[in-house]
Amino acid sequence: MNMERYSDFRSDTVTRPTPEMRRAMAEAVVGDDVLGDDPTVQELERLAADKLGKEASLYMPSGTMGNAVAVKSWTQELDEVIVEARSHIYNMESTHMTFISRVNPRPLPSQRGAMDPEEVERNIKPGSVHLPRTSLICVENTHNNWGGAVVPLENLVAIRELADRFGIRVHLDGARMFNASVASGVPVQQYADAADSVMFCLSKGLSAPVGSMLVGPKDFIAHGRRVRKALGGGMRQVGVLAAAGLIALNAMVDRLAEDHARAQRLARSISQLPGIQLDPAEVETDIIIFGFEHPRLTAPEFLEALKVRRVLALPVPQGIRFVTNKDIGDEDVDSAVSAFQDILS
Ligand code: TLP
Repeated sequence: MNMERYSDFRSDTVTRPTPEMRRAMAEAVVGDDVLGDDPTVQELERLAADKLGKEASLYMPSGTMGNAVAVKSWTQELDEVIVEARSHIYNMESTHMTFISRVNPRPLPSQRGAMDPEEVERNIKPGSVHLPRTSLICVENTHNNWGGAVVPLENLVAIRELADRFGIRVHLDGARMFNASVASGVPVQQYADAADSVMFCLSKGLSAPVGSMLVGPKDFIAHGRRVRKALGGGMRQVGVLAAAGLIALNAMVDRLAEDHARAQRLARSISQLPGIQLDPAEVETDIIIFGFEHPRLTAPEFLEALKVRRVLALPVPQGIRFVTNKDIGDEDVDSAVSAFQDILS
């Protein structure tokens, strides 16, 4: 399949590196990062920690490994971790909480990703002969499975305050925290202040080919470095990839607003069509999730009809997901809208 000929809305992970990234990758100064001497990785780790106002950070091959190392580092066996019921860390990361950390996830409902602090408090357990000890709360912003919703800062701060009262850690899955910041105007540092550790991805809207950052206190990151190695995530001359990550962080943040505007335009253009259940006001960033119920077509049939018209999207439990990204232009939004009209009316 020649992907150049498709309008690819499957994710914001599908982007190709920019020419500037390719050049930086070719010219990167590298060393052996497992031995601690790759200057490009060190520069990226310093930059990520500084941007979030935390002590240290660690370059990760994926967001999943970043989240897995965070959970492993903050918890012990016999512990429980509070998660949001639709969260990525709970639903879409191949069970690393139980497989790697051997902790019990406690999923709680939410309002578009924002858990009720009182309900969180009611679910905190001190640990006893019968009960697990709650040691970690995981939050997610933006929230993927709530259609890229921006979780309000006040909610995250309230959860952090209550976690502090109970001596519990908070980990933010901020795979798309820069999208949250661009959409809300809240600086990423303020989101990071509401958590002990943060994972964010360079390889989603920021368009790097690979990589995520785990950010937090120095001793947590030092321990995380050992866990990453144990999981096989120690990488050698990985400055060739970190070089693209530096450009992602330095040059690709502001343009996320374009992805949000295109997602908004697409949502408005399709929301009235037969079969589509979507409130465009709920599309806050680059992700559109809509329910699909059509008299003639099932969701898989609709996705197939879109594919024939060279438009790609993904099925999700709530229906269908479209994600805008750097490689989606206005013309791709126009083709998607025509394909929708063509198939549905
Ligand atoms: N999400 C991917 C897929 O897994 C669905 C996507 O296309 O959206 N946290 C959040 C909130 C994520 O959305 C993802 C990836 C991750 C963590 C994991 O990142 P990676 O894919 O780098 O392991």
